[in-house]
Amino acid sequence: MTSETNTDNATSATSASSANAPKKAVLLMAYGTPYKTEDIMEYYTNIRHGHKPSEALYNDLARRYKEIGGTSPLAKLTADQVSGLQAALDRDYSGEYVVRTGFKYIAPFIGEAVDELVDAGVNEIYGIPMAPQYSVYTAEKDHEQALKALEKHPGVTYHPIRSWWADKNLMKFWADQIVAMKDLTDRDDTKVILSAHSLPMRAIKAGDPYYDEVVGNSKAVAKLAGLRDDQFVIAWQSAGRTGEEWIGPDFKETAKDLIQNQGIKTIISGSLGFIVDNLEILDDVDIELKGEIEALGGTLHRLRMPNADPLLIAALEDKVVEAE
Ligand code: FEC
Repeated sequence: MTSETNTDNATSATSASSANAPKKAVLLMAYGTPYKTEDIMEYYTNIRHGHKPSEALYNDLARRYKEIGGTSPLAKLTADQVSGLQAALDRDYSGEYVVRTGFKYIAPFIGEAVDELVDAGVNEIYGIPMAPQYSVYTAEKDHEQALKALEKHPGVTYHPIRSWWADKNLMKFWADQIVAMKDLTDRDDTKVILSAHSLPMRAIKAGDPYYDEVVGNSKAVAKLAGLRDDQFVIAWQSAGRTGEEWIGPDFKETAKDLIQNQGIKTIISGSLGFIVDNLEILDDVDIELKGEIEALGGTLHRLRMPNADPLLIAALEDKVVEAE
């Protein structure tokens, strides 16, 4: 993994440092979520690169947050991941690293987290996007925000972690759950749908590796879990409301076809493209996909998300150690 160091002026980085403060930091860079209803407009405007959503789009998003209880657990779960990784690194590397989070679309922003770390004396940052498959839309945007902030902190080395779905611990997390459902997966009327967030097709046509990484990830997890090719399908979820072509097939359409035309009664859904319970899981899977399947007489089982599971924490620790 390449590292990027700004060496123009190595003296300004340690202004507020204390002698014993860790010099290395791990920055977990997550999507972010509105903390309360009043934050939704600003958050949505940030996602839309500064363009306010129409009233209809805003109302639709506000409705979706309301459906899952008002807010998403993403912020709390990311904080749990920070605590879990900090504890693991303290145990294995006693005090060498400090772990912090920064968000892409809401405060504390990635750039603000970088500023704080550098002010606290950090001179090396390991940036991990909280999305395991690499895309210019996800991981690269996180790294861009971190590197932009580092322009004013010369002398700080940045280690960008770009793709980490193939980590053995993360793979095991997903495969173990599928293996535990062998009684179900072995039945002819069950199908596993492995999914990730869709992206606009124009990104894939322009050479973004995301599609290939998601397909590779899904096939590798299925193989590790001992599934035959006819026991699972790959589909896409949560396409944005932008009116252009997104990667398909959509997982709701896929589930509908399986139940209506292929004799499937039970669907097992695993959202490999995410790592925490968030809006796209609690609403798109637990409410929308489930509703669609049950309306057709089928049953949905959803694999649990990694959240702050010890295997997820071990995967993050692996990435830091490998980047050393
Ligand atoms: O739990 C929460 O409150 C936040 C949930 C959330 C996650 C998430 C992850 C991904 N997104 C990805 C791509 C896009 C593209 C657009 C887009 C739009 C939205 C909107 C909301 C939203 N996303 Fe998201 N995404 C989450 C939430 N996303 C809300 C705005 C309403 C809508 O369009 O549905 C389109 C805008 C654009 O062109 O930029 C593209 C991808 C991921 C998975 C990787 C990751 O987690 O970073 C890819 C969580």
